[in-house]
Amino acid sequence: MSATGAFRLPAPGTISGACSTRLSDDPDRLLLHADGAWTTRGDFLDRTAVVAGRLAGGGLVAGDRVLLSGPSTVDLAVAHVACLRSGLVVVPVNGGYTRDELAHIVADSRPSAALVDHDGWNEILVGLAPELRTAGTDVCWDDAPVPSLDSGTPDDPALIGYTSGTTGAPKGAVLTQANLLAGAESVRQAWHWTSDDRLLLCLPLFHMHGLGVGLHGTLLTGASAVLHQGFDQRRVLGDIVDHGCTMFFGVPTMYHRLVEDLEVAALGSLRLCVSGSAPLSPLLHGRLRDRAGISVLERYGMTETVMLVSNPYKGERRAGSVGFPLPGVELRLADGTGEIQVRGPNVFAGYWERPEADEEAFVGDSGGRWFKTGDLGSVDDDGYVSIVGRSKEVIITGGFNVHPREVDDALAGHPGVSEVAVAGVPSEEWGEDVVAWIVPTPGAPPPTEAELRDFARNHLAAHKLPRRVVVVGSLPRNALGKVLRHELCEAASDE
Ligand code: MCA
Ligand code: AMP
Repeated sequence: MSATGAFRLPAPGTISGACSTRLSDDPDRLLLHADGAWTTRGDFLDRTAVVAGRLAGGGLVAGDRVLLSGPSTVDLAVAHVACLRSGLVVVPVNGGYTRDELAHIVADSRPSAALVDHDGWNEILVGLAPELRTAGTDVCWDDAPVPSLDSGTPDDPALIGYTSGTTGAPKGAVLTQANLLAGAESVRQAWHWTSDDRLLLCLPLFHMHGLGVGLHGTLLTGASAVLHQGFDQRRVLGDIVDHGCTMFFGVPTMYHRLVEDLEVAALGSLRLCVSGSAPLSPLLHGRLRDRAGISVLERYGMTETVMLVSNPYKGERRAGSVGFPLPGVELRLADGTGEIQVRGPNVFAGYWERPEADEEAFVGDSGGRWFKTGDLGSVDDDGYVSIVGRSKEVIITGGFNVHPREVDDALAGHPGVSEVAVAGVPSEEWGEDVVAWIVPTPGAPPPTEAELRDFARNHLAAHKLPRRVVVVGSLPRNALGKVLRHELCEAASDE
């Protein structure tokens, strides 16, 4: 199935070219608000050119990877767009990552430079790769002549998004300039996003939700956005009113907190509230309708594909469903399993230097190559798509994906742990909680929850740490010795 209606995607182009063209119009118009000040379109574009010059002067050439990480600032957005305009490949990284997690991404993507705004990261990065050029996201290198900008082709790689995916260590999903453009353009059309819109953007800019939808959508439409560093519901509700925002994008955990706030009615002043990255429960959908008078539009996407499916802007936004394929997206359910498979101009080029992962991730037939999402779906009689489960072993907590085996491996290193298995247990606030079941080492006192969290904190970002540890005598396993994670989850859910 594919999008219905009068949508049409333009011919493939580049995200940087499309955004630059849009922003060259009316240069005095407000674009981004952060740290108490507005930046105009013209100022933003000028700054991207200056930074592009510095990057070129620093020896970076098209195709080089640039690791990028920092709180949401205009500098970060400028550095990101400067890279895209120069043909550099952005590798966005979660600022909560530990040295181990960074080490994997650095070794795998082999960046030529890192633009980061976190204490201690420069030293860590140079320790990991002594040849790496580092700077803050303000890129305080010497000014140099501005290279040719926006001269890449649609098929040039633009971004490598690391994702835990279905198995093993995080893999880099390579998105081209055209993929990013198609991803932003489809929601621009579907959500009637115009230059009069103003987005309250508090999603981190190191994931596709905040970056590929929130920031790219704003730049592509020439709209404006109020950037927040982190999520504070009271500040969100206040700024929606104070800045006359028209749109808010969030993960269900954010809506869970917003609906509890006395000022939640402020959401009712927006023309559009979008939820994604994890399932929005029909209960929460209903509470938001009752308390704020809004019908949240739920949509579904992935790092590998930007956005795929969305409830309609006009028409029923059905709770518990993600709606219809977005413009350009073709979707089918695999026979037998019901796995959602997709193709379209938004679907990534493949995993970075992992041909074997591509073999597993795509399925080819006479009709072309389809990406296997690992999500299980159903389609009702009206054509609404629902996500009914996952075939991949992934926990989604507060909109962040956590691969259980990564947490298993970290906890298994503790001397008091003989066996361990981690799984996601339903949680009202977080969607799923990371929970660890451990079999203690015989003869040793079982480690406390705090000890295990402290131990794992050296290896894992805070959102991956178990919220609960359950001590058991043995783990449920199948005949081949594989741990049956679903049995652990079921036991915990029954408690
Ligand atoms: C923070 N903590 C978490 C999470 N976030 N634990 C589990 N899951 C999380 N998501 C930890 C903190 O480190 C802290 O640990 C403790 O929980 C309490 O933190 P708190 O201050 O309450 O949390 P917060 O800082 O307010 O963050 C909650 C959040 C954040 C705002 C919901 O997680 C967030 O921004 N999530 C959005 C993620 C996102 O953008 N996902 C998109 C990816 P300690 O006490 O140990 O310090 S998916 C995607 O891009 C696709 C394309 C899609 O479909 O969108
Ligand atoms: P990521 O790899 O971090 O981009 O996460 C993508 C995954 O998030 C998808 O494969 C889905 O499992 C999940 N996801 C995104 N949006 C939704 C949604 N609206 N409902 C349920 N799951 C979602």
